[in-house]
Amino acid sequence: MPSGDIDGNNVVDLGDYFILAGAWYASNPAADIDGSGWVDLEDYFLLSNHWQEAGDPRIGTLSRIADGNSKKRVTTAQRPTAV
Ligand SMILES: [Ca+2]
Ligand SMILES: [Ca+2]
Repeated sequence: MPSGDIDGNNVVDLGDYFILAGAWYASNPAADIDGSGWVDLEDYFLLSNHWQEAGDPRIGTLSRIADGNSKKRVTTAQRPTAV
């Protein structure tokens, strides 16, 4: 799970950002990514550093995200040359 995935959907995205924003300068352990005791700029930087990163590919989130970005490139590269 990427650092910054607050809501646990295995990708760092807008849902995590909203949770962090909602807990801004509070001591919400769920949104306190670095464990400093407060939700502040450090946590925001961690989240932005991992923005749109997906976690464990076994869960399937990674391939779903790749559909929008790199599927074309991957399928071209993996196409069998001779059958
Ligand atoms: Ca998330
Ligand atoms: Ca923190």
